[in-house]
Amino acid sequence: MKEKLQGILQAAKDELAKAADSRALDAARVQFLGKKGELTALLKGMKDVAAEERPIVGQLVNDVRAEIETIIDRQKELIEQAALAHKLESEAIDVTLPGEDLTLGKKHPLNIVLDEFKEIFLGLGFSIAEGPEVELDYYNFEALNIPKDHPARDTQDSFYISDSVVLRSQTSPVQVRTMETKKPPIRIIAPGRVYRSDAVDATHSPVFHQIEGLVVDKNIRMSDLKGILELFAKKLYGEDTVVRFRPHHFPFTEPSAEMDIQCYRCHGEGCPLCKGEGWIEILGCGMVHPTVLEAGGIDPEEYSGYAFGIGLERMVMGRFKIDDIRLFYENDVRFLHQF
Ligand code: 2NL
Repeated sequence: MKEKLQGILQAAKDELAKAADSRALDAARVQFLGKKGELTALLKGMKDVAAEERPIVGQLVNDVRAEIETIIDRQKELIEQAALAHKLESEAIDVTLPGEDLTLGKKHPLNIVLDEFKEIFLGLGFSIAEGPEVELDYYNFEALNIPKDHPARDTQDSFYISDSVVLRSQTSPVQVRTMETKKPPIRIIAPGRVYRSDAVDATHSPVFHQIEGLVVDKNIRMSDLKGILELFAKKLYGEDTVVRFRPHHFPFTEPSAEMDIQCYRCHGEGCPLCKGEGWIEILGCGMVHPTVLEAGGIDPEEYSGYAFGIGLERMVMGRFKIDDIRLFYENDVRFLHQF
């Protein structure tokens, strides 16, 4: 009996030492300690043991059982430790490896200046208006007092979709639509994409951006226009900026003017930036033509207004010394990273 017990203990030690995972361990537990296991089978032979020896043998069986259980627990711990070590090793991260090179985007130069522009006019109480790029001929031309035979309506200048539909050649139609739907006082800027049928070169693109402004209220005068635009020029180009207004002609304003700023590179001396002029043309402007107010459903006897229009690309090219308009649309990162 004693020898059999020693035999079972030794067999259990050998078997358990081989158990490499928890499944093999469970199998060994069943084999030695289970209801149909070897130790239980041995206990069934107790009836053959002399009565006085039974307590001693029973004690021995319990000792062997306890020892096997201890070995199982220890082996279980070893298996768990090995599994953890394996998991830690396979999930190890080398924190000394160089990080991934993240490429950060940058704001497009057109948006840098457009955002500054919006900030200035929002601060002056203007709101931002938007409208369709595919526009009725009526809003793009007719309502703006551009008659049927005006050169701006020539197919060479604008893209016609049909007789009555055109790709907008300015953002003024947004302002006409605003006059139709809102009562004065009106103070808006209308930035957006516009289209002209021009051949592409360093200073021309068939798609570019314009920002227009419109103010309509009672008693709006030319001096209001000059004040706001001079203030805008100083905020965008610096407080020491000098401006001048020259008479001009637009069909939709009367009187009309162009605003120049004194060249910020040579301060009026004449240089390549201002082409020797000493002045740089910035925008067109004027008092809204009574006919245009009427087209917008506003009584020119009661209200007056001013409007202005700026080409965004030209403004940004002067500001950042960009000499080719095509650079704006190619999105070459070597260009974009310079601003
Ligand atoms: C320029 C000149 C200008 C306007 C745009 C305008 C709009 C309405 C009524 C009257 Cl709804 N005028 N817009 C006025 C004067 C000039 O743009 O040289 N743009 C690049």
